[in-house]
Amino acid sequence: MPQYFQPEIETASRDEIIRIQNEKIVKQVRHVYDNVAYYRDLMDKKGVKPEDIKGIEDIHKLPFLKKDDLRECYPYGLLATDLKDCVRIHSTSGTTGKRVVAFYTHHDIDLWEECCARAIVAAGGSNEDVVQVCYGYGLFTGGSGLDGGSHKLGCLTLPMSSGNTDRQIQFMMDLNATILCCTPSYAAFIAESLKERGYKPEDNKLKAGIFGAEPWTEEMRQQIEEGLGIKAYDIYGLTETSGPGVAFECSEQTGMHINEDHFYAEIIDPDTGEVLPEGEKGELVFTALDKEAFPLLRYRTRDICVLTRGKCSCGRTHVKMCKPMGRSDDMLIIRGVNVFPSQIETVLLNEGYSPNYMIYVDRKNNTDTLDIDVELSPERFSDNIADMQEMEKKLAAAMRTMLGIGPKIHLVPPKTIQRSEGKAVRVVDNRKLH
Ligand code: DLL
Repeated sequence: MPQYFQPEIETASRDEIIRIQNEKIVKQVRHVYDNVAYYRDLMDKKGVKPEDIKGIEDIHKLPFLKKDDLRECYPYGLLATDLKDCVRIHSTSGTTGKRVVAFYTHHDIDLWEECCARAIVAAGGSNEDVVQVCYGYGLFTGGSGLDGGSHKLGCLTLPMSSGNTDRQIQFMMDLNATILCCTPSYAAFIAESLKERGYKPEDNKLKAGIFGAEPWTEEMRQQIEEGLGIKAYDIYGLTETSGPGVAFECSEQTGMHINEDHFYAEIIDPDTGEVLPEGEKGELVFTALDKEAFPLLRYRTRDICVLTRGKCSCGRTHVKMCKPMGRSDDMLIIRGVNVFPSQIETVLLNEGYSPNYMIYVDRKNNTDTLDIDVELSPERFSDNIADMQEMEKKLAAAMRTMLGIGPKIHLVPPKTIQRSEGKAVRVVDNRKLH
């Protein structure tokens, strides 16, 4: 069984990694400067020229990119190649209905799939495995990313996509799936569903799971491992940097190795932008060192994290990131979908409701729940229960269109939501994920 997908690079010496990064960053900055007017302007404003970047130690001279920049540049403003060289897009939800759209060339897809193949091998996978991918396929990166990695490694890939748990279980059992890829909450739900149908953990052939796209705790890991009789591995990534596989866990399960030959990671103080030393907690920033179509430089992820560079028993030398410890913005991840409270507010206002609302997020039976209390104006308030239920249904449908997931709406009488005298607290997240 292979220990690594690409042993030379995954176990390269520190000097070798820095040599590769030095070479790639110089080329990448030139590529971006020459092809992306928006970033060229940011560099010019900061007084930095491509010649100033002689190696990776100069990266701090470059300006940051934020999610707002991506929105401003929607859809083509950060594209660094001809559109005819792109073969795919993926996308993530965003506020005001504008999504982040990421572009990929053949080379970018190849690189991304390589990263995912590394993750599958690190979870004990080889071409003898049957990999059941139940991350969503489509615009979301989870399905395509793990599918591509599994394919590259030569595994038998079951492209299930998410949902339809009966069918997931039938294929898992009949086709002897050995590796499960999905969100941790869906993994826990599958475990529970197996139990309800009378299966014991030893009845399935699964040996490992590769779970990510949302925060999950060590307690949840233990519960999934016991429920499915597997070892559960974490995987991290974001649409802006390609998707899953930017970092992945190895057998040591003490953090995720970042694929440093493709992504350079920094930790910064989210308030000042100052780069923090190794081991300190701050916001994770990524630079894509060799992506062609959508090569973001110094992209602020908003994920709060710590990087460590200790020796790892798996033999990999790449730096490790801890599980993300929270976010420096207000983004919620609910059932794997990124949700900003401002999106909810936009729908309410569009539908003629007041901006008095409360968002409650919880996790029940391992599934995230989203409930929204919405205050009615006296004019809209009605004693007729059927009318109220109809309004709730209509609002829930509008929310589903904007967010990609359906909340439970509770219309409440006028003046029942507490007014705030300072910063309004509109979100109560009871999941205790961090
Ligand atoms: O969630 C990509 C992905 C798919 C990762 C499948 C892993 C598995 P986005 O939808 O753009 O991309 O969301 C990215 O999700 O900034 C984190 O806040 C969060 N996130 C991703 N992986 C993890 C993880 C995909 N393992 C955002 N633990 C990121 C905690 C995660 N949070």
